[in-house]
Amino acid sequence: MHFSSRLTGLLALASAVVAAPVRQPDPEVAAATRVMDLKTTYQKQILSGIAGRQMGCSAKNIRIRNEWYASTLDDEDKAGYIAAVHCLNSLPAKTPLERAAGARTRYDDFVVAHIEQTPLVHASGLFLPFHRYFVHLYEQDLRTQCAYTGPLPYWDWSLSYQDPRSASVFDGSDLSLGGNGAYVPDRPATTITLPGGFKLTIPPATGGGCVASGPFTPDKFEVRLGPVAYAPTGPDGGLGYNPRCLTRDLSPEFSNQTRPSRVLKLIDECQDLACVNAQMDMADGVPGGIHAAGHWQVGLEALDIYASPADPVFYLHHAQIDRVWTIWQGQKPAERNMQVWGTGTALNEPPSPNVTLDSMIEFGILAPPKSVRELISTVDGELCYLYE
Ligand SMILES: *[C@@H]1O[C@H](CO)[C@@H](O)[C@H](O)[C@H]1NC(C)=O
Ligand SMILES: *[C@@H]1O[C@H](CO)[C@@H](O)[C@H](O)[C@H]1NC(C)=O
Ligand SMILES: [Cu+2]
Repeated sequence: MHFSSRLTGLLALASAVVAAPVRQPDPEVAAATRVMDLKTTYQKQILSGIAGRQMGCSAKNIRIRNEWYASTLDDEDKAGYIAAVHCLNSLPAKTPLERAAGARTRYDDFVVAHIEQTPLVHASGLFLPFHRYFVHLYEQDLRTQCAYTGPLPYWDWSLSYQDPRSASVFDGSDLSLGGNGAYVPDRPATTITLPGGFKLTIPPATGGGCVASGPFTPDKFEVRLGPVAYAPTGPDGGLGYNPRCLTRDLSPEFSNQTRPSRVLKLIDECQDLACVNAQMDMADGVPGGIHAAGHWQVGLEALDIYASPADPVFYLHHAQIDRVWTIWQGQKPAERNMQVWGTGTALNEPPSPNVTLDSMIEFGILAPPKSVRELISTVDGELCYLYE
């Protein structure tokens, strides 16, 4: 009796399943799920690698980095992070005025160092390790100069690939990095000039003006350095004093290039760093890719390959770039923590020697040079962190 009624129920269920319209699974949902699996593989690899350690980076002192809206980054952490960014932007600069007349605060020191190093550390073999340490140095200052105690946040743009205006990091609340720029109708496209003179035209999107809501509106935050990559450029090649508001132009067209399947393609299909770097800056053979499109979907300040750290979201974007790299490394750590690629100049212009593990990377006023070898692992040297 019981048995047969259960059986009838099951049969009814089975026919319902058969009768249901055939739904195509969303390939982006499937890709996001697969990325989560690969992330778990990476996390296990890092944690097993440090498990027995008594010294250096160990299970006791490793820091977890969280997505901006992850439940582990609570309101107190977000408020503390935003306050620490404002704090950095109120401390005096260490850059001498002769070196950069526009550098007025400690926050600006980072923008100057990035402007200075840009021709060496983009579209080159130094790109990934430079930005890994650059984000780390910023984190160190947030902690040591501005008493930040929470996790370092990242912005996983693959979660909001359909529209960056839906990302919590841009929701415009007090606990965001500010909203979109105010909409400016009939704006012209922005032409950006990359190192080596390569030009790209970025069409206007949904904003275009000053950030209109949240903690980085014109009354609370000022950009002083740049622009370098687009007109009208700031004085002294962008190192002069050029006070203005923070502008953004959030673009659902470019966020589409940071969709989960593009992240998966890099992590799952790339077998070497040539492929990883190509996926960062190219999408199907044309300029784009997850690194470039992360900048382009924010727009304006963030488009400026030199001065983009002027937008505080730069650090969350680059933490996510670092996260993708380290998840890729974590799939085959023995070989991928030894690999180098490329030369030490953007698009090898001017031509420079191949990068090796002993190639040195400069950080300007921020820190002494570091070798690629010192930055290739997130747990074996000075660095000690794990991404959620
Ligand atoms: C996103 O890109 C994919 C692949 O090029 C394309 O099929 C899709 O239509 C794009 N989506 C939007 C909203 O532009
Ligand atoms: C530099 O790297 C390229 C690509 O891997 C290689 O073909 C070339 O031989 C290398 N040059 C030197 C001097 O090692
Ligand atoms: Cu950069």
